[in-house]
Amino acid sequence: MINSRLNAAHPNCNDGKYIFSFQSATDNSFQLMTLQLKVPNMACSACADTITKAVQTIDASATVQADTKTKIVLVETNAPETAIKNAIANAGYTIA
Ligand SMILES: [Cu+2]
Repeated sequence: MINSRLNAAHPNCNDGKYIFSFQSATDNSFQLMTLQLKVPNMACSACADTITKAVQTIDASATVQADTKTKIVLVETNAPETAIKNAIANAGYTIA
């Protein structure tokens, strides 16, 4: 949809090269996302560690910020949200 709009706006930009680089940028922004998850039974830094490792078994390059005070876990990943949630649940934590 975005590409057809691009082509309509730039009818001369159909050499393929321009469109390819546009698609790469679009793909990255769609795949890398930040999930904000509330994990009420994350009590201490060991919990945060366990959660971080659980997430990184799904996506080794994921960035995890776990705040034991707010119980908020921020995960920057290109893995599916359900896979991340399942990994955290399987590690013994509840996602609110
Ligand atoms: Cu703990």
